[in-house]
Amino acid sequence: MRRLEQVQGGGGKSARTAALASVVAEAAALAELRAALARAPREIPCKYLYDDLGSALFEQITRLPEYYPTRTEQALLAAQAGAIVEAAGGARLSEMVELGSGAASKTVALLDAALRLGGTPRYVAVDISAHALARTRELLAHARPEIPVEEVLADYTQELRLPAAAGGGPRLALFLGGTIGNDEDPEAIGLLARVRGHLAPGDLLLLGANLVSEPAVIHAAYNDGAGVTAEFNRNILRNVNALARSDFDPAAFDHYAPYVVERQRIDMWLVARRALDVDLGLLGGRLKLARGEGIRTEISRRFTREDVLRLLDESGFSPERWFESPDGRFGLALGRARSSLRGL
Ligand code: SAH
Ligand code: AVI
Repeated sequence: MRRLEQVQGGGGKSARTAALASVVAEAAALAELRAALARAPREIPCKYLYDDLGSALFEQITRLPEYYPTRTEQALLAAQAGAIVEAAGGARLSEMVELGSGAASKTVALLDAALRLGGTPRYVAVDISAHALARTRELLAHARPEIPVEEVLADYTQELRLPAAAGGGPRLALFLGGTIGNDEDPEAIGLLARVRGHLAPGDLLLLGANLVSEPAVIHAAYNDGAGVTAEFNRNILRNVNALARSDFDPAAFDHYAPYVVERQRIDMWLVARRALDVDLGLLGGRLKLARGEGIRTEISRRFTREDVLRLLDESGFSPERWFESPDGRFGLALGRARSSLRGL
């Protein structure tokens, strides 16, 4: 198993190159955090939710009774994996590349379908979290040791560097979990178009998306009774403190994550419980927050089928298949990479 490091350590030509790349990545992270906290509304980009503890908390979230997306998508994948892999080339499929793979628990259904059809695709996991990649490694080494695995520790909002395509067959890119809903349209389309840039015409993308459904069910998924999502949300401040040597006190913030019906999305916030004066450490200066002032840490959008197909189309993929859970809460769209951008 090989690991390509881009977030901490760069291309790894030498210890000096790696150290320099890590300094550059750290400076970029600090600049990004500084700009986001100065915005109106104040923000911390949601990728900072995923330090080691954040990734472990997300895994706990996926098992909560209220958090329906993971089990809904998992059931849909279990039912449709054969059809998806056949559409992607069956035994000829040479590679699956997953963005934001997390623990990759759902991916096993797709790998199994490929194995059943006589293929042995390579699996490439791309994630910003070293903890998530380690979980992928453990899970696949036990569950499917015959599958060759490559890990790419990278921030997919930056330039995406993937290992050269394996074999001669088609590639299937995966972006599951509804993570596409954590971005606004321009960033979502930018990311999918960059993925398209790595694929050859005819390769495929499987995109998982949360669908517009019952507001109370969506709201409950981000406001669980055990408080795990609240802890996941507050933990972003521990990660910022570690990166910036700032002194945010997570306990001084309330988790607030309403489903905003007219925007069809969860807006996840940390709201100051009292007036705060935070030392921003390496970010420079202090941040004064009034009681009740919020920092937005995530959006989580719900889409219609048409929204999802439009995102694919605008990113250079022709929508080919649509799979929807029986309760209409989750959809999977399969798109085929076009040879040219629309309109060219
Ligand atoms: N696909 C998995 C995990 C979803 S959680 C599932 O469906 O359960 C989102 C995952 O994306 C996390 O593992 C997180 O570490 C990763 N992630 C978030 N932002 C990222 C970024 N900018 N670059 C790379 N990975 C990112
Ligand atoms: C990763 N992403 C799709 C999750 C979501 O549902 O938007 C992250 C999450 N945030 C709170 N709970 C889970």
